[in-house]
Amino acid sequence: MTIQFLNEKKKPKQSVSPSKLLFTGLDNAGKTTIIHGIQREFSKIAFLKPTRGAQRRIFEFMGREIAEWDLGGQISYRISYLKNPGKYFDDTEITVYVIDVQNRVRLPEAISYLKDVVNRFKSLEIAPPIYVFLHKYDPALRRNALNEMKNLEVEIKDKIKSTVDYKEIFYYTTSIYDLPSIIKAMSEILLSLYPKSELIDKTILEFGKKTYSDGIVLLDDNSLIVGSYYKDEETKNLLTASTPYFLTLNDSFVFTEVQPERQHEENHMVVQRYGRNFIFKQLTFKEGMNPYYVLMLKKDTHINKEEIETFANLLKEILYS
Ligand SMILES: Nc1nc2c(ncn2[C@@H]2O[C@H](COP(=O)(O)OP(=O)(O)O)[C@@H](O)[C@H]2O)c(=O)[nH]1
Ligand SMILES: [Mg+2]
Repeated sequence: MTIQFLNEKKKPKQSVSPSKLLFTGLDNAGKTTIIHGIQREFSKIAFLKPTRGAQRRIFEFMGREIAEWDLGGQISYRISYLKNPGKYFDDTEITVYVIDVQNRVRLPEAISYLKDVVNRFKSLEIAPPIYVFLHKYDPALRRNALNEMKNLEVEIKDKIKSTVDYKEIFYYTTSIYDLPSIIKAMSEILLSLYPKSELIDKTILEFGKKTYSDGIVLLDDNSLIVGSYYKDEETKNLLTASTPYFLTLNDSFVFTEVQPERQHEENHMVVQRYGRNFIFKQLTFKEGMNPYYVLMLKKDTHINKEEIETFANLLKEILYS
């Protein structure tokens, strides 16, 4: 299924350069898990190519190519493929370097590989920012061994500073058991590539594709369209013409304030018309802040709670970062 993306402002269709986000680090660091975490089911593995100890995969996310590059175990393999970095390291615009903080034994190896990667960039004469994810920083660890974790964090940063000579290295602590930590990091990273409004539109487009919607508008509390995508001109007309009615209708239900923790409950409105369904839903990102609204046009009435939640989390990070 292809969905045509009609931009509100009708900008000339600037082909989004599929600039590369490189995910790298030792094998077992958590890279694939992180990529799946941010994409849920947004992603498709384009190809899978395990190569003698080194694993390389290409994903697509928000119009960007994500190259995942694992370092396999044996030193001999490392040497052979680091010798030929052109294909996977070249054209990297942003790097996420994942370190498993729970595997102390492999920390020296992880840092040594980071150094190898940096040297590859230097020889290719590129200098993409590197975001080091101190990963598997699980909530349980944080709770039970906060001081120990803090020390380890400082130790790793110091070690990298003294070993790797590179200007743009930034740090995040992440865990798959704390999905917002990953979404927050990734949103900040993507924001450095896209301006906010473009990122919002892309997030809506991804959500639209995922939910098989014909069109989606995101409205703020002033009835302004913050972002949108439409399959075609007719969908655009239908959606933009009906938003005021849904907002008015929604206003007539204000006798029950929606609590943020209840926003994911089935509190949406569905209106059927011409064999299509308008689905209207309020999104409350923060208590005390004005809500946003999403209006979708679909053939079916199915909306998946988890997808809405991921969508809302992404928007929240973009809007409030
Ligand atoms: N405790 C913990 N385990 C994780 C986390 N992220 C990934 N893992 C586990 O680490 C292992 C390796 O993950 P994977 O994504 O395959 O690593 P990759 O080789 O870097 O792609 C898997 O068993 C994951 O379930 C995390 O945040 N915390
Ligand atoms: Mg992997």
